[in-house]
Amino acid sequence: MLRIALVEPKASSAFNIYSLIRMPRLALPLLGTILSKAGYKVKVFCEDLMPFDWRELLQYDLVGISAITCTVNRAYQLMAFLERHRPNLPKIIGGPHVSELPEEALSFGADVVVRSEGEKKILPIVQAIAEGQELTGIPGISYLNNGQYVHADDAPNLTDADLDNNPFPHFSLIHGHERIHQTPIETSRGCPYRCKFCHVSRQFGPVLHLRSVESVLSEIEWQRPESVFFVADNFFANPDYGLKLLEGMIRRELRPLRGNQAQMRVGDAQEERVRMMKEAGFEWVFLGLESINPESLKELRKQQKIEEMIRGLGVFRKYEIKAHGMFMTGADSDHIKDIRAIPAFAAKYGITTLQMLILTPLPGTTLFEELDQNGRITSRNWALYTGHEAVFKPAQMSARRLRFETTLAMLRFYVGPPGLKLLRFGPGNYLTVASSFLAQEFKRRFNQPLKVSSPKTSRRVRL
Ligand code: B12
Repeated sequence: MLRIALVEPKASSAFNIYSLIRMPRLALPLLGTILSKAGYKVKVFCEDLMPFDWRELLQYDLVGISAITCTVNRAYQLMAFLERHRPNLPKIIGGPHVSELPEEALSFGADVVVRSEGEKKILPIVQAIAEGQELTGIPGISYLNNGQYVHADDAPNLTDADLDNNPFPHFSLIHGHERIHQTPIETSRGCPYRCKFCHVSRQFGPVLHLRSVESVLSEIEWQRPESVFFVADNFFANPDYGLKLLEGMIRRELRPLRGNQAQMRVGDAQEERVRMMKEAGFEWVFLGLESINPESLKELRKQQKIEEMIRGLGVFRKYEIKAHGMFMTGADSDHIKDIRAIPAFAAKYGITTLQMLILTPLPGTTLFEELDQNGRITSRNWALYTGHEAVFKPAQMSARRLRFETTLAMLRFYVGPPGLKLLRFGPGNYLTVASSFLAQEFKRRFNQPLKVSSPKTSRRVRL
């Protein structure tokens, strides 16, 4: 039986705040479990979770790689390394970036590119490779045949029933799995919204697909997680479903040891829902708030009103659920004053932790197409597509100013008078590490020390 290594590379750039988060995407644990149930010997490596020596991979018979845009350069470096040391080692790659640009991945040495979802494709591909057969007849993949690109027809997206048929991912396949901080458990795929910057509906389709509540509850019972990160782009995309899941968690007493986490739309924060989230052990919500400039929200096709944001944040405060507010800067309607206003808004309405990223045109999104058509994309170095860099020409300011204002505004929220930040977050806390990380990066980038925040924008965070 083939020995298969599956690798999620870390981001290619030196500075990426997400490298501090110890949670894999679900792709590889899920596909690894499917392969291991079919009898293959599988190991999963996530570089951000546990560094490892690439030479280890040379003892495997096949390597599968999962990448997003900001990790894909490193994925290509890894493929080049493998090619150099084991020229005939088959390499399969998947994920949202290569789904859009399969020819790029093939030109960098992939043998097969899996576009969109992987569950129904992985076994036929591995079997074909193991038996030296042609890859013809497998939908949704791309490969080279006699130097020609072959793009098989798209495969249909997984249905609700297909999601139920997926095995529960075996996280123990992951090298360093003990370090996983939140256990990702999937509830849905696909998204009915059309935000210009988001890639989800391209990867999983425009229709929401739900796993059954029963399947999710059984997985929580089976995984026995200390804390769950619910993998869904919007926990209440189907409100009845969200409520049934919460009811089930409460009824079966599936409260975690540490708090649960979910992404949701702030407008969906109605009292009864949030009360039940609290009862079911939710500690954090991740909110794609994006902007406090109504023009920018409209431009980005984010269907959300400022009043909804204020109201929803109030409900989270009332039930003491911590809100991680995620904003993006640099929409054409964003002026410098709009960026500067964000930390004060976040402090005023009780956002617990603030994330400010620069708008990033991910390949395949409407944002990418529009900027590209207007010649405004300034770099296709994917290592810069982290949200920490401006890779396009902003409308209202220079790219450098956009980076400067965004980094400074985010820091202002966290870094109070010198010395206080440790008191605020406690030594060793993720946020302490993250804010020092940001402060160092600020000094490095702009060659000037950080100005102390005003009392209006700094707030104490109890974690
Ligand atoms: C959890 C999550 C995170 C977590 C942890 C992720 C991590 N380890 O990188 C956190 C919060 C840290 C995070 C951070 C970021 N994220 Co994120 N994240 C997600 C989220 C919500 C779920 C991921 C997941 O598990 N999905 C479910 C699994 C089953 O899907 P999947 O991984 O795509 O895998 C399937 C297929 O793609 C395919 N496949 C994938 N890989 C492979 C490999 C092989 C060999 C095969 C055969 C198939 C295959 O098969 C899988 C099963 O069908 C997704 C949105 C989403 N719904 O997917 C965004 C998403 C992946 N993130 C995204 C981005 C951009 C980021 C950030 C840059 C922040 C930002 N600007 O928004 C950072 C960068 C992180 C990094 N690694 O450096 C984008 C990526 C798009 C892109 N082209 O790059 C997504 C799609 C969100 C979006 N709105 O567009 N993220």
